[in-house]
Amino acid sequence: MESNGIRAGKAMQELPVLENAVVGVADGKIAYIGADASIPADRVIDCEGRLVTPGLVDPHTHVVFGGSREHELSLKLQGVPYLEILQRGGGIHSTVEATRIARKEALYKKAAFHLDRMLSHGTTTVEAKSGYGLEIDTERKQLEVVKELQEQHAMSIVSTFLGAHAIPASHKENPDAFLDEMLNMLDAIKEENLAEFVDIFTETGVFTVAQSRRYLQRAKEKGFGIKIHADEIDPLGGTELAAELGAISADHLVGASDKGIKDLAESGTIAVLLPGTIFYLNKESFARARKMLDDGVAVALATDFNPGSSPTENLQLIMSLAALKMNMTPEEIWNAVTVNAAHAIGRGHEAGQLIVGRQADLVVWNAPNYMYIPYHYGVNHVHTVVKGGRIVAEAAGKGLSF
Ligand code: IZC
Ligand code: ZN
Repeated sequence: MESNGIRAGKAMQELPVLENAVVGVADGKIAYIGADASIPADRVIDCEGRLVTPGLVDPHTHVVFGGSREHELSLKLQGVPYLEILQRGGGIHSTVEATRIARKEALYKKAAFHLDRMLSHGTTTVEAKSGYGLEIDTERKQLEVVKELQEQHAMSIVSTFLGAHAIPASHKENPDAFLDEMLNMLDAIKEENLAEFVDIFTETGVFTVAQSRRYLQRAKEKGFGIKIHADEIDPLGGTELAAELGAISADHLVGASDKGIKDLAESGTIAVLLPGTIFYLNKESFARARKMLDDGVAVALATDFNPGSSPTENLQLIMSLAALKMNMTPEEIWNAVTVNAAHAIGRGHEAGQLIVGRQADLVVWNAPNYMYIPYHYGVNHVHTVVKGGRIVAEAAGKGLSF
C-alpha cells in the first residue's frame, strides 16, 4: 500500500498490491514488508492466503453521545424529514438532552463500546466530534471523554470540536451570540489539547454560510484545522466555503455545485463522503463521487456514525454503498478508507498505509482479495485486527483460508 501520500482524482485508481507477502512487526511498528518468509520471528501468524490491509480509518464520527433515537424511525417512515424533526426539537436536540444528563463515566463506557465494535470491524483510527452539549459544560465533558479515550482505548482517536452543531433553544433568536460562546471556548480547548479540528453544521435552519465563515475564520486564526458539514441536505454553498478557507476536509457534499467541486480540487480540500447517511435518511441522491474524481478531488469515505442519521460502526458496509450507490471502484474505495481518510484527519503520516517504520495497524480479512470486501455486503469480514502490533480483535471460528 506504499505510495507518496494523498491520492486525488485519477490517482485513486492505483492500488499497489503484493502477492504472497510477509509483514514483519517489531516494537509495535512495521519492520518488514516483502516476500522473504525466512526472516526470524518469535511468533508467526499464517494468514493462509487471506487479504491483509492497513487498518481502516473512519474520518467522520459522532461517537460520544447519550441515549439513542430509535423512536425517530417511525416518524421517518411517516415521511417526516430529518430537518423537520430537528426543528420540532427532536433529532440532535434529543441527543443533546440525553448527553447533558449523562455522567462522564457513562458517556465514556458507551463510547468505548462503540469504539470496540469499530475495532472489531477493522477500523483502527477514527475522528470523534463533540456537538451534543451546545453549552460549555457538556461540550467540555464530551471533549474530556474523548481525551480519556485517547489515553486509554486501543483505538487511535482524533478530536474535533463541533460546538456549532445546532442552535440551542436558549439562543434561537440569536445564533451569533451562541457562536460567540462556542468561540470563547477555543483558547481553553487549545491550551488543554482537547481538540485539533473545529467543525460546523452549515445547513438550512442551522448555521448560514456567512455565520460559518466568521466562525471558522476565528477558529483558523486560533490555530485549529477546519472541517465543514457542507451541503449535506440543502445546497447552501458550504463546499465553496470549505475550499475558500482551506479546510482540511469538506464532509457530505450531496448538494455540492459544479463550482464547489472544482474549488475543492484546487484547494486540495478532501471530500469526505458519507453514503451511509443518505441510505439511512432514505434519500435518492448520493454525493457525485464520479464527478469529484473526474475533476481531480481526493475522496475519503466515513461512517458518520451518530445516533440519528447514521447509526452504524461498520465501515465495510459504507464501502459497499460507495460502490453500488456512487459508482466508486474497489481501488478508489480502498484509497478512500485508508490513505485519504488518514489525510482527512491530519494522520497521513502515521495511519492508512503499510510502510516500514509506521505503527503496525493491520487487518487480516476473511477474503481472497481486496475486491471481495465491497462486493459481499452487510457482514463483518474481519479475521484478525492488529493495532500497534497487538491483536485487538479476532473473529469467532477459524475463518476461511484461500
Ligand atoms: O445527531 O443527527 N447531520 N449532524 C449533522 C448529525 C447529522 C448527527 C445527528
Ligand atoms: Zn456528521
